[in-house]
Amino acid sequence: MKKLKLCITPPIETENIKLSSPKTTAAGLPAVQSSALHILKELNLKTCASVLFSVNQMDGFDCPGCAWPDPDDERSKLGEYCENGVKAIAEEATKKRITADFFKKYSVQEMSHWSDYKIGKSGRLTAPMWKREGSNHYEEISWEKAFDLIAEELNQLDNPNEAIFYTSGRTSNEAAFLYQLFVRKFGTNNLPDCSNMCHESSGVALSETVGIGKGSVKLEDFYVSDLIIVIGQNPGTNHPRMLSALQKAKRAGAKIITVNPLPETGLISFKHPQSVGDLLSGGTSLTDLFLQVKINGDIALFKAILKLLLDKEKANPNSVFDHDFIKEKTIGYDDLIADLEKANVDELAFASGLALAEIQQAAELIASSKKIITCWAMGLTQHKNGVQNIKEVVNLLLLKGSIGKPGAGTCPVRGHSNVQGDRTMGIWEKPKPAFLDKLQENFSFEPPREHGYNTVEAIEAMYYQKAKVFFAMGGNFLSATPDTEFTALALQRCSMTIQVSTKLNRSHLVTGKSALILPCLGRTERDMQGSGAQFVSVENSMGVVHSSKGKLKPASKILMSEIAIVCCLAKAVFGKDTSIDWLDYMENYDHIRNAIENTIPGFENYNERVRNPGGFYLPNGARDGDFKTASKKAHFSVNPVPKHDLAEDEFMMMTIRSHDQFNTTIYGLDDRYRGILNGRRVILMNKNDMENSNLKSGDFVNLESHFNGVLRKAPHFMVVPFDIPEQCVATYFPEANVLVPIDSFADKSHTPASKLVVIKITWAE
Ligand SMILES: Nc1nc2c(c(=O)[nH]1)N[C@H]1C(S)=C(S)[C@@H](COP(=O)(O)OP(=O)(O)OC[C@H]3O[C@@H](n4cnc5c(=O)[nH]c(N)nc54)[C@H](O)[C@@H]3O)O[C@H]1N2
Ligand SMILES: Nc1nc2c(c(=O)[nH]1)N[C@H]1C(S)=C(S)[C@@H](COP(=O)(O)OP(=O)(O)OC[C@H]3O[C@@H](n4cnc5c(=O)[nH]c(N)nc54)[C@H](O)[C@@H]3O)O[C@H]1N2
Ligand SMILES: [Mo]
Repeated sequence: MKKLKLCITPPIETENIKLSSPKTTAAGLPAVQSSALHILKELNLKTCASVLFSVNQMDGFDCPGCAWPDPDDERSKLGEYCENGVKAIAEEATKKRITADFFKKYSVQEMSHWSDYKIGKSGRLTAPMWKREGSNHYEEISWEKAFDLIAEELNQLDNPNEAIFYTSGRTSNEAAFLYQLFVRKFGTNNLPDCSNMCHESSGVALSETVGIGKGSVKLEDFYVSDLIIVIGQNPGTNHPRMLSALQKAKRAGAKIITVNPLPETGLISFKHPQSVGDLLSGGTSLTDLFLQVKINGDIALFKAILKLLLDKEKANPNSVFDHDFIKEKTIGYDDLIADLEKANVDELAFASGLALAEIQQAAELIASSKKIITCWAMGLTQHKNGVQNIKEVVNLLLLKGSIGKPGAGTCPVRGHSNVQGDRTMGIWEKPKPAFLDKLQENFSFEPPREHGYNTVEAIEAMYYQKAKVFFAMGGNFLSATPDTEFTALALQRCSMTIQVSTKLNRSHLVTGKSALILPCLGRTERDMQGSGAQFVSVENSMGVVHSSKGKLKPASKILMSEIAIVCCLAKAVFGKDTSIDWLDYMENYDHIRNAIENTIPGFENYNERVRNPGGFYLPNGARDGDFKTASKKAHFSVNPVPKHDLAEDEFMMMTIRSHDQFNTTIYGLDDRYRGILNGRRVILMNKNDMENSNLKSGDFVNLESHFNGVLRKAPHFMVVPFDIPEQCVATYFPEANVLVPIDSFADKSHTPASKLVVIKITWAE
């Protein structure tokens, strides 16, 4: 029999792609219908009802979808969920199971030729699995043996820095805290996480400018705001519950500006799926002004806006800027103004891809607003100048005094449901000395002080064999990271790769010499330990820490919680060193919360307060107008306009999410709002560009990137005409990740520039 080669990327499947017109209204009945179809495929009716009624309720579990907050007071009796939350739950609560027989039947090579959709739909992982060196199949092993194998591998490394411990953002506070404790006691700060690829640019920019790497607003601020600017974010798909908040804000009088290369459906018009009135009417039109920037045109746009505001302020002093705030709370104003004086709005408008008249409209709206909220996500962060993008947005808020007061502030909309909490718990390759001092004081060991690898550095370390063991607490490292071929080689050069996972994914198939899968409980499941049923806690995008308690019967009796996995692994690795009582933490999660309370500021009376309905807010200086930078002031900054001299045959590509995926988990093959059905291997192009390149809708093309002299290729994408600025194109992640160069990332934050990939398009056979 011909030996199958391992396939490291999603295989090419384009036969059935269908196109229809993009939708003009988000949610409504089609959303209800789509979520029902998804969940009924995976669960029976009774279980459906039980999970859906408890999602995001005060005593229920936190939706494993996004990190958008739940209302502090009223919550819908029907459950605070949305179409894509339902899909996330269906994916985890599915009745399908992967057993040892499955792995006997299918080799890793064979499975690697399946689509991501098919891999994910195989069901829940139910038992620990081991792929021995040289084998093509996983086989079941006991937990004990699995922990021994890992301990042996880790303990024989020459240096703890030869191990890498990745985290995806679903891990609870309790699991994350113990995990980083284990890793640091083992002796390394190699704790890269999904945040490195996500909001790291926000963290860096906000820490430098306003002294805290998190957003400053609460949900209720939306309802008293004058103006909300949504930049580089597609909430209709990725944070659908945000649309209800925007609708409420709008009804209370707020205006909304949207800045995006695409007219994303959710931002145009929305029907609340739980409001009968909405379902019968035309829905609420949300955006007042849509600014269709070019990819990476944001600094040019915001600089132009600032310049226009300055002109208005000069014409009518004290009418636009908040001079009291500027004087009392900020530094760097004069430098900013000096830079703006030199700016030429026509040039800036051109660089942004917008007409000056549109920018003037934005400046009008901003000039007359006193309370402004800026929301953003990956459209700003995943660029070479990701950090500067966000600093430019902060400049706007500071000029208007629009931070540290009700109805105003920063709102980086987080991705994974506990990515913010994981960072608070110390999942960070660059821990602060004060945090390490506390660990040392409380746990009597010397934590490593040298910074560890972030995600990009971790890939390089594995590639150049400086790191040999890769351990992932969740996630799908191979498919989520840039430069898939490079990353695949990096992982394959490891002596062992280990994944703690709920579902099968491509990272289980492209592995180190030996590989382990440690299957864990998901959010929706009951977690029973020695002292009884446990709950965990998470932090949402607005800094609220609250509990999450699963209700469903676990997918298998053998599953362990992430916490139990960390504790048992630590026991195996540290053997006779019993200075930390890991089993006590595992038995009763209250004890972990006590340890967190003693280590991390803001968690006073953790066990008591987390039991309050709705949880509690963490302290946030920027929210109170107390900027905890070195100067104790908020900082203006001067950010150069990025220049892109694209040749005539070059395009700027952004890699984005379709409506039917959660990162690398593919729920389905439809991007309903964009009208792309039954397939994902598409490239969205402007009609004029298509004409100039002699391309028609439905043609197939190959994509190439030539970054720093290295050729990267992704074959066979179907051309889809779309409302996108000229010379800009869009593809889906992870199909196009092969084209994102490992050495193209944001200054300072190291976030892969996955929305800024220069490509060429050639004809495919
Ligand atoms: N259902 C679902 N929910 C999710 C996720 C999911 O995959 N599925 N993922 C979760 C995670 S981890 C995250 S981080 C978030 C991601 O949430 P988003 O950031 O909304 O996700 P993306 O699809 O990456 O979309 C980025 C948006 O930025 C725009 N954009 C791209 N480049 C630029 C630019 O240069 N300037 C501007 N102004 N806009 C630009 C794109 O057109 C797109 O609308 O969602 C979270 N929630
Ligand atoms: N080109 C491109 N690349 C990107 C992005 C982009 O926009 N463009 N976005 C980036 C962003 S914002 C992010 S956040 C990363 C995401 O990167 P990751 O977080 O690494 O990827 P996910 O696809 O979210 O991980 C899915 C896997 O997590 C496991 N899982 C799910 N729930 C649980 C759980 O409760 N516990 C455990 N242990 N495992 C679980 C399942 O096995 C599932 O297969 O990708 C990044 N990559
Ligand atoms: Mo993310």
